[in-house]
Amino acid sequence: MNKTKWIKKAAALLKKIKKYVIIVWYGSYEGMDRVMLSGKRVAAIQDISGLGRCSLTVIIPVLSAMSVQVCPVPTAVLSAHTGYDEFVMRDLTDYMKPALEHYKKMGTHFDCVYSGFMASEEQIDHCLEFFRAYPDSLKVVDPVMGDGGKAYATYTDKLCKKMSELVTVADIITPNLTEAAILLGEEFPTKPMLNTQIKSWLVRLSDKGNRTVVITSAELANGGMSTVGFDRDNGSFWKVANDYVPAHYSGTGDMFASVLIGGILKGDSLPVAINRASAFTELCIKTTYSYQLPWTEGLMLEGQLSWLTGYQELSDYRKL
Ligand code: PXL
Repeated sequence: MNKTKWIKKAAALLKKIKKYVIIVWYGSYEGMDRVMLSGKRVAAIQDISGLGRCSLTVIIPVLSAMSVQVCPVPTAVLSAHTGYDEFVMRDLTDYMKPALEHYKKMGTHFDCVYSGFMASEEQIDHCLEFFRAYPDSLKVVDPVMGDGGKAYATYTDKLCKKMSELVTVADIITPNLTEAAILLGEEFPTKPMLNTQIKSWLVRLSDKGNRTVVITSAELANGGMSTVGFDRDNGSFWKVANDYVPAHYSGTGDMFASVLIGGILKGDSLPVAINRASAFTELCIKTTYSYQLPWTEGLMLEGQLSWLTGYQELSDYRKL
């Protein structure tokens, strides 16, 4: 076959198959897009507070920026979080069970079920039902109960006890140091903790239910303010040092836990996920501090979300 004939034949063949080539190429492009996006879905059993960025108003933007879909299961609507002097609240406890029934009926899959601030013991019972309904999902409990050595105003001893029941079903728990002390029935430490002491707290918190545990805002004798973790899958202990900022803001724990979940769902190891969550939270704390915002307003995250949309390589974690 001479050269012109060969080119003509090839051109005719290409014309015939062009349509299919385009479809196949587009198909693989769509596939690529899906790999880059996570396609993961998290049921977030949390309240929504109008003022004072916390719970769902933090969780939704953070996880969305990480390409993770949030399915909110609102437990209450508040005009402002409970740290404000005044707020109005509509309790949605009676919404939780029908919502779960609907998702079960639809056969909805959740890659993760994540619970946080709870307004009553009954809400914790509904959370337990949620976790039971999705045994294969990653179960994350942020046992929101207090901060700075004190329980929040709405957390009675009975509610804290019920929270201790909820943490036993979790795969991952993310207490701050105050909540870790409440769960263990320990005094809030007044001095920086030794590595041996914080490791024993991590193991004791992991023991019942064999959980991965991450404790935030722990002051260590040889490490300053740190976030520490125990990975139940391989028995390893980790720490990420945090820069000290003389301020605290509402919703910090919600932000930390959301980034941690996003990282883990996208394949981060525990130390890298802790590193990612600490780094982003620290960035938002420093931004907010620079504007001297009142603590009740929460963290100025809106301008920082692009940090989460890009993939940051991180290596600031150490063995504890
Ligand atoms: O970030 C924890 C939180 C969540 N939701 C409500 C809160 C708080 C902490 O005070 O009041 C309503």
